Amino acid sequence: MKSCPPYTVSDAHAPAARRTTRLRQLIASLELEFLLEAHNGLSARIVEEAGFKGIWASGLAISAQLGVRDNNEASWTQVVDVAEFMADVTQIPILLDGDTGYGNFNNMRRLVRKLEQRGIAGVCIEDKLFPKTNSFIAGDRQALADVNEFCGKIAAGKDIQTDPDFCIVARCEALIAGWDMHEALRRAEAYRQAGADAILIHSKLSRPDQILEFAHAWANRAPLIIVPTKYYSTPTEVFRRAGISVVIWANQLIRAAAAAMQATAGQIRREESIAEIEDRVASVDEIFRLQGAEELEAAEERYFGARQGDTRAIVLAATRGEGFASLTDDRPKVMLPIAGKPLLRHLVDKLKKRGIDDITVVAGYKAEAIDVGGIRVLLNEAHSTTGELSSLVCASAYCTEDFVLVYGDVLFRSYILRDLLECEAPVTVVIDSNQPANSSEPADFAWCSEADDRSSWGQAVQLRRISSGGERDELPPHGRWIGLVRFRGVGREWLLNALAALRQRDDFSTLGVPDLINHLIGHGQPVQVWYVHGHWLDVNSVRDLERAGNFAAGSQ
Ligand code: SPV
Ligand code: MG
Repeated sequence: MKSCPPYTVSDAHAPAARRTTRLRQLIASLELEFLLEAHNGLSARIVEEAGFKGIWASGLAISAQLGVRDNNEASWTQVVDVAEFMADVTQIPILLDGDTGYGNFNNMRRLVRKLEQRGIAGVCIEDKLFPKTNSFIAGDRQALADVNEFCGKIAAGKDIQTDPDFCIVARCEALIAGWDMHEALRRAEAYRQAGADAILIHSKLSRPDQILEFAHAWANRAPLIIVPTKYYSTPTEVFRRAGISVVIWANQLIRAAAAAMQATAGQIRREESIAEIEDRVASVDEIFRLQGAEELEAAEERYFGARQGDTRAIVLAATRGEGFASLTDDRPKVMLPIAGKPLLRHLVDKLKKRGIDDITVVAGYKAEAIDVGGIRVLLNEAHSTTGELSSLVCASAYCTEDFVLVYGDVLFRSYILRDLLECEAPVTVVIDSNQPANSSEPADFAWCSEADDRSSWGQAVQLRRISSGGERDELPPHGRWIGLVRFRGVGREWLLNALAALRQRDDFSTLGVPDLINHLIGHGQPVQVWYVHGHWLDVNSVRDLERAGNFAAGSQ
């Protein structure tokens, strides 16, 4: 999938040459160049992604997408607003179809000033009278502007522009309005002399004869632009040979959109369902991509990242869960129902209740079955052959300056999270000192600097080591890690450095969070212990499901 350019264009992001300069070069180029129509920000972005060097902001298409006629029913400021949206999301130059300039020379001056301010590279004005009508509707009944008056309008625009490369294209409608070639050439020459940067010669015939005759007589006095909407079957090579500078494909995207929307709307109406059309329309994710959603997420990381009190969560939920037989045939463990809602929903609700709204879940097995709102789901594609740390790497962009890392299969009373959020150490693990040391369950046992002294609140205890998968030590453990750890401030840097170091190991794909925590301790980075006494559980077997149901039912 292609990635989007930055959402808004600033000088810092723009390619070296200004857009005005690039439009001028495109018009002056000895090669035949092309502009494609766009009518809003989305279509402008699509034109740019298709590889076009420039955009035609068509008056017909902009009016059509507003649902009004191409008769200056949309005000000029409304048209300029649309063009600004187009400029905001693209970097290629835009030539605006400025109709007649929306009035006399004075209106033209104001138009040019506003277009320059809004990043539009040039404007095309036509020698008709305001309010105009589209050239293909009763064209021969439309009056043309007085040549002198129109030349004054061109000159006024050229005089007011501050960027020397801003382009003013003069569009000659003489052939449309039923005048002869002589009149068309006379007008075009007057417009050239008034300062027009290029001439657009328009024809409504189905053959290119008029255009070719004009081009021949014109003899390259100034760049020539054409709009072959009606003579569309003419091979492009003919235009190239005739020395045309720019071909404008003036309305194909609005027509494509209209046809696709009509077909889709009709089908949904008939079928009273959207199931059939889902795979035939752009995905919602594709719309997000075209809107530049990714850039906003990255910006949020940058600008919200260090905000006080903005704790985030990363939930590891990539496994199937071995102890559930066919219950997890079609879903991962975290989607098993507990007291009427998925296990993951319980966890997410708990996090949100404590003000943690930014929740990233790393999924793997049957990721598509994760149907819980209010979360960001990332995929560990190699989930079947890798472990927890590989999943954590997938979420490393979301390891911000304050986040909790939690297993997706745990349930806990909400005060545990509340108390953890009060801890200020760079790394704090929650250890349950109630866990029977002789438990037969596989468990992450913890050995600490001190045993839990339940008579003392907020005891400063450091973690010495944590086991993985139930392995034992000579000494009895002080408790069991509940699968919840918080990283703050410099703790994030420690974690990212540890991940980077551990990734060098051949067995990285087998490593879990306890290995990471032990790595920190091994490198002298203190890991604080927050002791709890029960009030949580994890779900590892069918038997646990019932316990979890009872736990959740009594939950708060
Ligand atoms: C437009 O695209 O609005 C044009 C070109 O002015 S045409 O519709 O061919 O007149
Ligand atoms: Mg137009």
